[in-house]
Amino acid sequence: MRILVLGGDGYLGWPTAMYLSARGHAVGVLDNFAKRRWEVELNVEPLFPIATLHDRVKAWKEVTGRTIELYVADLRNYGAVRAILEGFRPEAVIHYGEQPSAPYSMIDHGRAVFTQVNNLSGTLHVLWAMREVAPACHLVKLGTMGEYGTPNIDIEEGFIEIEYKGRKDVLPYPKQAGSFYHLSKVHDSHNILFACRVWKLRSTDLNQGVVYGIETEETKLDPRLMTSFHYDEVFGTALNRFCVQAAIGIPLTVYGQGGQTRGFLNIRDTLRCVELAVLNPPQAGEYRVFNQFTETFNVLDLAEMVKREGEKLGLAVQIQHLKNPRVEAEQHYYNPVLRKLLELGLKPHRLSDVLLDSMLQAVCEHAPRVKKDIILPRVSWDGVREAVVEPGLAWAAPRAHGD
Ligand code: USQ
Repeated sequence: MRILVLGGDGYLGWPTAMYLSARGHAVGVLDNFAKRRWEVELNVEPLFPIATLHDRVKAWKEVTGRTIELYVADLRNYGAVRAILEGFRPEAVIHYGEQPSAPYSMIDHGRAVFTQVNNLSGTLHVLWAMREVAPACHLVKLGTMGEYGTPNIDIEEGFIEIEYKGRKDVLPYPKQAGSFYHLSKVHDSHNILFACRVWKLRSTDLNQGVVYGIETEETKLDPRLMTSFHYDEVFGTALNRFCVQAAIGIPLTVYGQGGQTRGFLNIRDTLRCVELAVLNPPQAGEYRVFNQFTETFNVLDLAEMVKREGEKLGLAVQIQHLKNPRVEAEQHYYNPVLRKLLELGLKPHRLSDVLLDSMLQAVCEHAPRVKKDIILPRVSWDGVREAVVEPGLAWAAPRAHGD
């Protein structure tokens, strides 16, 4: 199948591209390297040195003999998106090409607006380009479990049957997102649903939980193929951060009481889920939602697991309850449905001692590279915060080509 991966330079995009290429698909990657610019802007960097995308594509060819086509373009440039879809003729587009961080979107006004303009306009351009030049293509869009928030009822997969005043309907599940980033995914979902209904496009919205993990089968083939693993407060996710904190002897940063429960999954399962969606496309006009996680944990339980495993490796691990920088429920009901991906054949990798142990060991090997001053949270949801960027760094949205 011809598959175009948007955001192909990212933590998930690059491993996805290799995974699909290794399985015989004709893969293209598109990126504008925005994530690398945000890293420079915030003075953060991934734990391991990451080769450029050009070099990774070359290394992939050298190691496997397989070609991944590379497109450098900004999704906010409609002309480029349309031309690339027309030229590459994808049967599936996997869309990771968005600003992915909740804290980033909460730093200040400029970054909140940027996150929504960037994410929504990019996705809208992809939808219009599909309508114009690739109407049969399947859009596999990375959404988030965070679109639902933490309601006091079970979370269904995208839609819920409601009975009201004696009448019934199946309606989009209510959304209560927890940041301007998560809200950008909510707004995307509405736009995609509308495009499927009106233009008869087809799409799978993958409402993914928090991803953890360092390695996939393909990243292990060569150090140049590794993916960018973040541990800073803006781009690092909870479990990845806890592993790094344990490795360098900083108390694990549990925000508030730590009863915040989320769906989690290993990076290898992300790749399999995306593959399952691609291999089982929806009908023309169909918009479907898969919840994409394998297990639920609260953050304190995760911290305790990391402490236990760390101590087995001889690390002295402490847990610290920090004042929660986010506005979120710290004790709540959480029961999301996970059915559709299991029905398609997903066999989850559980977060076992073995998995955690190998993650901790890999992180320990790179511990000397860790920048300790980018770990503690400074971005606050209530607007009261320390400066995250130097006051002189007034923020201006980068212009897209053709703006
Ligand atoms: N948390 C801590 N300590 C930390 C970091 C996080 O207690 O050091 C807590 C947060 O307060 C939150 C939970 O852990 O309650 C998850 O936070 P996170 O930073 O791991 O994940 P989040 O900001 O929700 O975003 C991440 C990805 C995002 C994806 C989302 C899925 O960055 O792209 O959409 O996970 S979900 O969480 O299901 O919405």
